[in-house]
Amino acid sequence: MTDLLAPQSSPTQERRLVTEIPGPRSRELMARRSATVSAGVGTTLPVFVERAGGGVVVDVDGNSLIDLGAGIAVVNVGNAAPRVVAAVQEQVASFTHTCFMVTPYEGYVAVCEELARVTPGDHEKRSALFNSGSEAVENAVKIARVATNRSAVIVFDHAYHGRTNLTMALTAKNMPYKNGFGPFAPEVYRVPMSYPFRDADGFSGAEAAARAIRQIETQVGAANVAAVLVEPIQGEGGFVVPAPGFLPAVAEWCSRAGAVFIADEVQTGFCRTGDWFASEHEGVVPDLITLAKGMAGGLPLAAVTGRAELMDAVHTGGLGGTYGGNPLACAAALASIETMRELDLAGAARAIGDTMLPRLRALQARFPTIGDIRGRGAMIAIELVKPGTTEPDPALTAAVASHCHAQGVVVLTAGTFGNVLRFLPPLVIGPDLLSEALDVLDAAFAAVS
Ligand code: PLZ
Repeated sequence: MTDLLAPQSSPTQERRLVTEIPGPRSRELMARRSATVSAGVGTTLPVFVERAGGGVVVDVDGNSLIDLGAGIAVVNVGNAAPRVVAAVQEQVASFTHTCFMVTPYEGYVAVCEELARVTPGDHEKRSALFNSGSEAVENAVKIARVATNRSAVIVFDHAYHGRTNLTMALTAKNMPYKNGFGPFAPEVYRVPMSYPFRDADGFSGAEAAARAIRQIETQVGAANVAAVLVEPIQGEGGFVVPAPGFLPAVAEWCSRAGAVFIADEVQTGFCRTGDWFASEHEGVVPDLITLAKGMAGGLPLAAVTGRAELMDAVHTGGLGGTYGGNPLACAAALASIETMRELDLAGAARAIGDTMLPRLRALQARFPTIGDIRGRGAMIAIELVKPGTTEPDPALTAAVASHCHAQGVVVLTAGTFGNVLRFLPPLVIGPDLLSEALDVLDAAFAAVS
């Protein structure tokens, strides 16, 4: 008999293909899925999962795939991480839900205490917990509007902030996120991002910030701006790393203009980029920060953390939701954060980047379709183009991705033009597995080029 309180041991850390991908059991389940799940919900890789842990995902046919996606930057501590499993098991047996707004519990408060410690800046902070990244972003905008008594929200080209009505408006890309789903929320203004690969050579972060600010001042007016919302490294938009100086200049403009600087760290947060948060890399201290994904080891939890005077500007009862800060998710978050500290997962993310970047540069030397390599820590991407140009090659990108999938490596694509391959391994992935995944990527380029 299995001991229900003992965390499952991690699956064997290997790539193992015992059927074609997808195998027969997965194909059966895909047929059931098609008959019952809305066609509106997409599938990157049609293998159904049986278990996952460390750097692998094991499917229902017994194939073991190397995970370079981490459930889109969620299981930074690994799937079914032992501490997370134990904490959730203990919590689920005590109580599963009361609604924090009805009768509170310690876990929620303890998570907010941790968020005050780990997020940038030593100012007085407050937090509120939610269920998803979109919900965190929506609430950050609500808080900024109430606190400033202004309504305009500034966002950037290539931004991704979610799929709810307001966050669709904040998101840049039409297909698949927005097409046909309007009308969208008003008072959202989009300005150019710093995108070094696509900006003119030598166009600096300061110049890119000045370009954006000029547009804000002429088209919106500084006095109308409630918030500037930016991903410090853009996620779905293609892991766009702004030129140095861009984020500090935008943050500095916000403080002069009386606008709230919101860093959306939903994808970059929790050690992913080699620091606790990507804002830290350039010493930027956001007024508000939105968090989700990596926070709770796979359980749905999100947060807005920020300056006490902004967070407390909201009338009592103005923030909330039935499930926000669910006790199981809070237990998982506390265990995840503890794991990040104990295993130094920020250091692990830097080591992953240090392994990947030279390998990808060597690949670029052989395959001129790799136009750009960028990212930080364990958030790394390559942008594929027609050789010698910046013309996107989404077809090649899809071909490389599906070759990797067929060979048992989970990779994701991204980018406004669909031409970015992004790598987001769990931060606990072993070096051999990571190296093997890069061998598969290498072979994929050789096969499709
Ligand atoms: N902000 C920066 O990356 C979610 C989206 C996957 P939710 N990114 C993955 C998809 O296709 O839906 C994300 C993000 C940033 C906000 C969000 C939204 O977070 O938890 O998906 O709502």
